[in-house]
Amino acid sequence: PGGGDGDSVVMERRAQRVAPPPMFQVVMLNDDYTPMEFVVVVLQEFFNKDREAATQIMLKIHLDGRGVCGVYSRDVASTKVEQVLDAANKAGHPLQCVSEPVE
Ligand code: TYC
Repeated sequence: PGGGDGDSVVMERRAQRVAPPPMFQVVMLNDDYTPMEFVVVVLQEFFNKDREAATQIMLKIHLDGRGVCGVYSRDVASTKVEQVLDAANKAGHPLQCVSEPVE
């Protein structure tokens, strides 16, 4: 009882069980045509940002060319990308966004 070898086996098993899922960031890209207001509304609607945070993220994208809208599991991130592209297409804007692994 209390042997050191058994403890390390238990710890390895635990490490495997609780390994966190890989996370994906949804990145929005700048373009010259999508209205700033549309981007702010999209960030509020699909990424649960308040108007102030949404405006800051939009301006960051406008200035830097891209910006992270949120970090999610693979499935949720891919659904967010679909929702954004669908809303942009329906509104006739060229807004692009992608999901990429964090780090
Ligand atoms: N650059 C756009 C404009 O000047 C605004 C914009 C911001 C577009 C962020 C896309 O992801 C974007 N109207």
